[in-house]
Amino acid sequence: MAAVTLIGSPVSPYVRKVLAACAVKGIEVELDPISPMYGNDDFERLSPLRRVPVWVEGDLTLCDSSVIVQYIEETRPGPSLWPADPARRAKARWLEEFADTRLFDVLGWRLFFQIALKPRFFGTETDAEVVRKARDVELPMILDYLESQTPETGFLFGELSLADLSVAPAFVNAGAVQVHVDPARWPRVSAWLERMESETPLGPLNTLARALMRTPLAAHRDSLPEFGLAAAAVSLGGQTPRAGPMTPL
Ligand SMILES: N[C@@H](CCC(=O)N[C@@H](CS)C(=O)NCC(=O)O)C(=O)O
Repeated sequence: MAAVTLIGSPVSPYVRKVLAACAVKGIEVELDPISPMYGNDDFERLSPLRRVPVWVEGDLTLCDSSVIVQYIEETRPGPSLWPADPARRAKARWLEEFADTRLFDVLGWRLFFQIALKPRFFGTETDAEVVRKARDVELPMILDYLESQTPETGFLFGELSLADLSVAPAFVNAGAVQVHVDPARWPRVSAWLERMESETPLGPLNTLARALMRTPLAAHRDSLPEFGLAAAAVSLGGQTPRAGPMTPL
């Protein structure tokens, strides 16, 4: 098989989802850790929505984390990323979908992007009402639902699966803007997130993401080897931030 380049910064929960899936399967990738907002014209040719992650393997280019992990599952040996039972597998896929849409909308766009990225990259003000509603109304509803889906021990479907690796990553981005899960109100989710940190390949990737959030973009490539990741020879990073067709500005 051709060597794989994964494009996208591990600050992105979707990139960490794919990197964690690669770790479970024992797949080595070279990483081009760019922010999608700094992607150059070549990046846009590969990723028409200017989104990460992008998987490049020889002539094959794949966009979208769910498409990529499904491809990994179908082409690589190693432990399955999904529960074996079809009903549980379908439920795990639903939680992946819930994470990729509603959960990321609130934790990623309405909290992390609004507070940390929008002012920094685009010089526009944080919308305080969007943040208030996300933190005080929308996130509690999400957490009430997740609490009902989370077991007291182990992972969402017993063994670690793509459901866990899809739902957990964005909580790091929320934490970076001081939004945390209250263990008194959501004890199961809170304890499960701790298990994800200490018992799964997502933990070291989350540590890398937190380190990158404190590091200037230009130095991100140099931070990778310390975390056992190889940097891609060529980077598709540009100099000026650009919004994509779906960036909620
Ligand atoms: N459904 C996509 C979503 C990917 C996505 O939204 N990635 C964010 C980074 S966390 C991105 O590239 N955003 C840039 C933009 O939309 O402008 C997936 O699963 O890969």
